[in-house]
Amino acid sequence: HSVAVIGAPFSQGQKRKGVEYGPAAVREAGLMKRLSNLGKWLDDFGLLSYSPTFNIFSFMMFAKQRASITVFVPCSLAIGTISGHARHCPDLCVIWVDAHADINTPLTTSSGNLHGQPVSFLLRELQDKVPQLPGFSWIKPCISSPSIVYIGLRDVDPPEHFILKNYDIQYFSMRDIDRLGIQKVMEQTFDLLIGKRQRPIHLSFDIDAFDPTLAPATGTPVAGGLTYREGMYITEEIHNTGLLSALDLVEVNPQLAASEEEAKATASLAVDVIASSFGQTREGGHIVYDQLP
Ligand code: DIR
Ligand code: MN
Ligand code: MN
Repeated sequence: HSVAVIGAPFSQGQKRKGVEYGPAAVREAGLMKRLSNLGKWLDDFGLLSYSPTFNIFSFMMFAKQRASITVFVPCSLAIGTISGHARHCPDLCVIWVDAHADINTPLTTSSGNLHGQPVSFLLRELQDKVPQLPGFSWIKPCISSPSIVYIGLRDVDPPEHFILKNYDIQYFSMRDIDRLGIQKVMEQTFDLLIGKRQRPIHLSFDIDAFDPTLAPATGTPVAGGLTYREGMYITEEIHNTGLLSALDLVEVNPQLAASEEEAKATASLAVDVIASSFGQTREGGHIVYDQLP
């Protein structure tokens, strides 16, 4: 099947410059080649020249008519990607892989950064807590709290923790991964989201879910993150459900790397996450062979 690829160079939503160079860096790290090696038809939208959240929303609606999607952006844009995706697939569920819960409301945020808030705009249950902001009136909350599961949390603000507990939102923190192991975590994630019925999955993958030793080039690194193997296991399992419908890969910021090597390592990790989500496996495969030469 085909995969539409959209790069959204955009840095609003947070104060650290450079995340707008992330999409280009991920492409330079060989994304398109890796996806086509997997036998995917690519629908390449290139890098959007102007990509505020509303534009992403429109783009998602358009691209979703044709394919699975991958978008790489700062995470505030999830407001646009998930809203656009939900227009086509109202029944979707969300797997949010991140060190952060990104669920502050405009009234609880202490940083003022929109990238710490996107989930609050999307959850139906939270709408009486989210004030109407100018320019945001097009956003219609489109997911219910039982339809999202977090993986990898380890830097959650007190009001965010209150929200997670109060609205009974399911999450697997790094502590839970230590306790259960990544295999059980994925099993339970799927039980929660697709155990009763099959639904399209929207995967939002913040590169800062990984340990900063693996993904140093990002805006808000937090110690104690996912290993490479845990990251690959998460994405392999999501691919294996056959239900992945859209993927956001967010927060790669080459300008925050201490060296060229760090920037490259982070971008190529992002390529691995995307390729693995769309079917690359560690055990290998043989789509081009039906017999030996
Ligand atoms: C923090 C950090 N909770 C905030 N959030 C980040 O700004 O609300 N999200 N870095 O990715
Ligand atoms: Mn995030
Ligand atoms: Mn994050």
